[in-house]
Amino acid sequence: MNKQKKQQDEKPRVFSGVQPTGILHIGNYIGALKVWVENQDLYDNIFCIVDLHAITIPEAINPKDLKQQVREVAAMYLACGIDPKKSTIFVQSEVPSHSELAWILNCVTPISWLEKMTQYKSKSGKQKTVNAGLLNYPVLMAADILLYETDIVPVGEDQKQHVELSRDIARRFNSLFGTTLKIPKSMIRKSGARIMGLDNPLQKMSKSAAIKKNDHAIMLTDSPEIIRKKISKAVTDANGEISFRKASPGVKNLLTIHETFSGKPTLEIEEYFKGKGYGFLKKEVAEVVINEIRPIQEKYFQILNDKPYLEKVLEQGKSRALGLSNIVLRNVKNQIGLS
Ligand code: AQP
Repeated sequence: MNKQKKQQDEKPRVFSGVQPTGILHIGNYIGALKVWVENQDLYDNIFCIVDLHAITIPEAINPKDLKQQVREVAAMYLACGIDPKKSTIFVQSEVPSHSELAWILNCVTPISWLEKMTQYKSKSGKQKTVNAGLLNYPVLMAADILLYETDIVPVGEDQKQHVELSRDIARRFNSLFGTTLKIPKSMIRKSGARIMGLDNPLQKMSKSAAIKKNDHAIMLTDSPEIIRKKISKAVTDANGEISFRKASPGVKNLLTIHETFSGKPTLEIEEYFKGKGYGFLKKEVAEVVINEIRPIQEKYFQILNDKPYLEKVLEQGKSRALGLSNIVLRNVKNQIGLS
């Protein structure tokens, strides 16, 4: 056993992923990627690009673009600081155990559990036809997590309910067929777990909304000029109050973005902005965001153009993911009586 593999196997395991449904925004970065990178040395990390999840709203997918979107997410993982020596990066659809375990888990998951999911209710409400894949999305997510004997799942607030459901599905499988699946826990950051839309601070910042509305989100590939412009248009209020507790949702969102990017304590931030206007707040928020994402953008475009490197990273990740996931899938099939 080589040294790197031994070290990985001794650490608690983390699993998380992002859908390749478009360019990532600062909500994805703060709620997920930044947390992954900050904790990378503590865990054996498995980070997936969940392309099977991306097709749950097929109307939003252009088949000609999907493979490129997968590569863009992989390049963004690496540019944000995910190190392939410490973390496994792979594409979900290249590891068939995900679909296979998802089917088995579908057979032990009551439909009523799925119909209660907040994301299902909100996304299905926007569709003319609601496909079964959208309802079963959290079962596939449970399969993703449970296949790797995951201990911890770092996610943004919006995915917490799905991790809870994965725990319930694992418990139900274990009670029906004997203890087989490890029960995971979610890891959610205290501040910044739910970054809101700049145009509507009552709506979560999301990739799909960003495609429809230009000023909704800061994308990780936006130029400094665009970031300044989008933030200058962010919804605030007429109160003029710059305080984490008393501010309106739009101002609080800007303060939270400042806090998560600057890493400064809330009291220090409030003191700094005391007596200043929203125009000043917006300028400062834009600068902390630009400072942090500029080097990420430089690396991103460099990695995206290095096709052999990206392919090598994904190939190595796939090989490890295939090995690990097959062990759990075999146990599950054995327990349930399948060959
Ligand atoms: N606004 C957000 N604030 C904090 N964290 C967020 N995440 C998403 N939006 C925010 C976290 O990013 C990770 C990857 O998300 P995903 O792409 O797998 O799915 P999502 O949660 O549905 O993200 P989007 O951006 O809203 O995509 P679309 O519009 O395609 O559905 C997750 O950990 C998520 O919690």
